[in-house]
Amino acid sequence: MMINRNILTLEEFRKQELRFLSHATGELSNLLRDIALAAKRVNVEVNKAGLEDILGDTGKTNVQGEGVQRLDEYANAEFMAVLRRGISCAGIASEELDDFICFDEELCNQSKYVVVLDPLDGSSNIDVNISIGTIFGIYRRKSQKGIPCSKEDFLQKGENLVAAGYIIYGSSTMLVYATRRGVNGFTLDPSIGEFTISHPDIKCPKNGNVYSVNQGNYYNYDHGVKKFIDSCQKKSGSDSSACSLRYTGTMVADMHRTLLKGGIFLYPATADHTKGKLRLVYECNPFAFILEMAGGKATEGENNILCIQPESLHQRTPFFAGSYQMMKSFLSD
Ligand code: AHM
Ligand code: MG
Repeated sequence: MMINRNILTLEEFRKQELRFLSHATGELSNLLRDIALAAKRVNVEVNKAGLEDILGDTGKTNVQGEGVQRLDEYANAEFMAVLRRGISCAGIASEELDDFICFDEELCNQSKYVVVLDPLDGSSNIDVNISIGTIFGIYRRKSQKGIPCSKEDFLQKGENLVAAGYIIYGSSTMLVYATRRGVNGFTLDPSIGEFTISHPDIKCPKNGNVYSVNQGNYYNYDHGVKKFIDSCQKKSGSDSSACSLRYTGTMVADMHRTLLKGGIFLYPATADHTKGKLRLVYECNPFAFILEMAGGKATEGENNILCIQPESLHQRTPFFAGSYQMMKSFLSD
């Protein structure tokens, strides 16, 4: 098989993009490079899972009362260390941290960005070799450059995101990121240890024939959601527009498929969990931003996710996202 050696690495791609942005300082590119570096390190550990003693539970729970896996802890520490050393980020908020962390060092305080992060999404799939991921969002600080960052820097509406992206540790490892200029995907070339452009200018197909939901919770969903799921199923059988159900339990994997192939992803509220399960700041907002930049749509049921003012770092929200047409029919149901 021929490998194309002329394709751009993430850094080369960013350098070329910068030529079109006369005002850019390169700080965002540096930050993306740091995220890519941390991702490569996490990828090494993910690939060794099973060989080395890094699988399983730590025995601890996070601020949300969920069990923390050892790889969760490793990924969180790795991203935190790389972003701190990289000095292009003033602080981070993470699923694995009770509160945000301000790097509060002279060089980091000079940075204009903060990062929100789910270091290892799909933790329950780690032990069984199903794709897992990292989700990130990058905000310009509200607080002044030069002083330590503050909570208001992290509690911004998704519409203020400067960039958002994810890494999927799957059959290959990919980094996908979105800015207002578009969405681009890079595949890790293990022979050179670099992310190289493989999916330029990603557009989410206008329509799709896959729905992705934890159907086990069906009887706890509200009437509108049940009706939509029923309508997806009724199309099956002899109907040529049949919908298939695909659900891995890793948001990154299910959203990656939805972005590339079209379809809809749903994580609704239930009678017991009236805000759903997924977290607004570091799971839903980054994906809503990516989907919108790729021509898709995301809501919390009625309102655009990106317009919600977060009140706390670990706030949950129902989440529905996908192809423009499928989302339209979901919203009209
Ligand atoms: P995590 O961030 O602790 O891994 O949890 C979030 C995950 C998402 O990736 C996924 O969409 C969802 O939880 C699956 O939840 P459920 O098992 O309730 O369907
Ligand atoms: Mg998660």
